[in-house]
Amino acid sequence: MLVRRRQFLQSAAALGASLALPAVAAPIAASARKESRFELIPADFKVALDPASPVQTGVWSFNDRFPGPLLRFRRGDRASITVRNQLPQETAIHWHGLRVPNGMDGVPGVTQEPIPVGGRFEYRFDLPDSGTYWYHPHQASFEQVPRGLYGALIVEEDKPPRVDRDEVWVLSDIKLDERRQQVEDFGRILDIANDGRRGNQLLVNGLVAGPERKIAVRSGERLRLRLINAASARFFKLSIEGHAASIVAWDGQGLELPQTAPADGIVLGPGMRVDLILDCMEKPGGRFEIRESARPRSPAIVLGVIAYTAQPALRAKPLATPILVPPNVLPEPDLAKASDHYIMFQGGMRGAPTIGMVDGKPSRIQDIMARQGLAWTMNYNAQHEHALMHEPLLTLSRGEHVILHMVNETDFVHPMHLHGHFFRVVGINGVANPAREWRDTVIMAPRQSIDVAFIADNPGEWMYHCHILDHAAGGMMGTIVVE
Ligand SMILES: [Cu+2]
Repeated sequence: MLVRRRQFLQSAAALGASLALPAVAAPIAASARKESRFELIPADFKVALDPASPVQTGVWSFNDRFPGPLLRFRRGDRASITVRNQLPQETAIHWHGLRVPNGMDGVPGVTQEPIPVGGRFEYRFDLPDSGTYWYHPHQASFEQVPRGLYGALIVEEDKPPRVDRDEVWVLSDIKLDERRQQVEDFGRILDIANDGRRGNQLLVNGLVAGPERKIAVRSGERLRLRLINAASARFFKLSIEGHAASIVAWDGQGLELPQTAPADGIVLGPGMRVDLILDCMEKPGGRFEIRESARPRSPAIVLGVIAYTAQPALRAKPLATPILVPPNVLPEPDLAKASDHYIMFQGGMRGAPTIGMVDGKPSRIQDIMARQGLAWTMNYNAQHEHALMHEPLLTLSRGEHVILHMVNETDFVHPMHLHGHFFRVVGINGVANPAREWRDTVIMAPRQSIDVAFIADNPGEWMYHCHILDHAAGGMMGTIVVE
């Protein structure tokens, strides 16, 4: 570890000031914590998705805002968020990516009782980690999230990189009928057993995607763009015309070295986030598209544009200050002493027949799909969401160093999310992954195996599930207990 870090420091120094290693975030004394209070009221709401049209679309959202309000904290703050449930259903709110105590994780039937209709619940937790996060219900997620219940949650670094503009884009989609109202076909087995339920209209911060969604910049500015994929099933493959974007964080966790955004696009699966730094050095008046091209044989979709103002350039050369964000202090797993655990994924509409245990009985999953609403197994078990969940997938001892080998035997892609912990992605198809980035959600391509490593240091029963929310509803949801 020491050698690796020293080598890294040398290579970083050789690469110049813009890559200088930011100081690691220091611990914060309890007495220095500031409490930040918010209230979230999930409820029915009508919103104009297209500001140029008079049509109002019914959504479920927070505080009569769509998406929900951006919750902004400083690292080290203590959050107090009171949720008052005005939905026609029970709910519970999950803070995606945050390392919270188990009882604050917002998973009904596992970490708390659901918040009844008309009821309230106060979530209180410390924020040890900076970064780009989001919040959403974990109750009937396959319905409550696509109806519109999601919002961004930003925890600012102690010493953020210097930028002129910090933009948050919550990316999602919505399924509309010809009257521009939501199609209420949540939880169909056809979606559960395939790629999940996708909308037919892409949204950027709750508005229809397109060239009208502008990020106005002045020539010479440095832009930090935080992208959050809040869609239930849709992947985004994002590229920015005419600009070299540097990836500085995945899932809120600062990278040791910036990554150059791939020319064919940055892939962001459901639940995932990426932080980009762009030096906007084009001429005043220029317009550059931000495009989505996840579907290989379909034309790219314009999500929005970077629109340069007419003002003269702010500076002639990009800022020379570092672009990296300070990494969080995360417990470093030691692969040499880590224990190996395996999770095998099977099922889906395509591929070999799957035998799994359903309610204690071996069953052929494809035969019971329509009746049970289950299509997926993890380690040969298919379980319904939360309340009916019986057996944890794994039980780990507190402090255990863990390598989780995830083996995808399905013909489908799955963004796998673990609650309460970050993990390093250490292997892809059995080959070491040199970037070893920290994440809380990782993409498993069809037939791929992914190895992740972490220290199981946060006690409790934690969800581990696919973030294609229809897959989670259809059996691809389990728990990992840290005791
Ligand atoms: Cu999945």
